[in-house]
Amino acid sequence: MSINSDQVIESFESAKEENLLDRYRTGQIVELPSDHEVWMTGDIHDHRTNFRKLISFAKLDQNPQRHLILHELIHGDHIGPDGAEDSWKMLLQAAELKCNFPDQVHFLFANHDLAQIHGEGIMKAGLSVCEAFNKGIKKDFPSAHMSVQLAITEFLLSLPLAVRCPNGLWFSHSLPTDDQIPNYDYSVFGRSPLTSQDYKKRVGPVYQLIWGRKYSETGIASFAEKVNAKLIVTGHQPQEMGYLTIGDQLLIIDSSHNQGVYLPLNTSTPYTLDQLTSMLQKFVAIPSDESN
Ligand SMILES: [Mn+2]
Repeated sequence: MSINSDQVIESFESAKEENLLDRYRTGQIVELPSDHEVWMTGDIHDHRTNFRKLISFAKLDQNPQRHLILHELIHGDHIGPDGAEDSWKMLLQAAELKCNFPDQVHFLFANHDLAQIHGEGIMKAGLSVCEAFNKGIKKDFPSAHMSVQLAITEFLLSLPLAVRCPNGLWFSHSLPTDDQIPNYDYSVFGRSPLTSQDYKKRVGPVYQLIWGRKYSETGIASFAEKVNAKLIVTGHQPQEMGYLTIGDQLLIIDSSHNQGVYLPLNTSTPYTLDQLTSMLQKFVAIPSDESN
């Protein structure tokens, strides 16, 4: 059965518009309102069961005060014998969700998104995940793969970099590494549109934000102070147990496997990092009848 490319392109284009027009967005930051609820997630990487459970359990239609933060949905394990991977489908579902709940669904730009835009190699088990992704699109849209790819690229470029809550919670895909912190270009968060310099490998502030892996308590504290955050929640680094804390300001969470977690919280309650950790929810704990 062939998939209607016009419809797919239209969904990505509409979702792009919704990202850019997000009523809570200023520059590259989504500022959530007081006393709302937000569910922060980690990388999902096409983990279909967790994604399905999350969407169905969140019941966004019945909970208009509830926000969902999504990032790094693409590049998963569903790779066919022909080397084609179809995580564009999860990205499309997320884009449609943004169109249906524009005030409640918010994205964070992630390094796999940037790699896909640049079409350059992140390797997994000897395969380029970006090539596998493009192969999947080519397979599903034989005559329209270029336009679908373009719509996806533009959608990805419209994703904001961070979400901030009135209680000082800051969410981004990752953080710059320690050695990048002293000279980090914080003006990127107020810039719109971003420039190709912002995305530039190693030196661009977007690249540094979403690729960083090595941070110390001092680096985290310095970044937090600059962006006016009390606590930071990121994804990016795989966590076998679902999460990891560094010092008393950073929580890293992972939503991409069976022990994966998500974090429901209030946007105004003042939390400590220990409190956040105790509030983590495992996807396995979501009843399976919620995933239908
Ligand atoms: Mn990542």
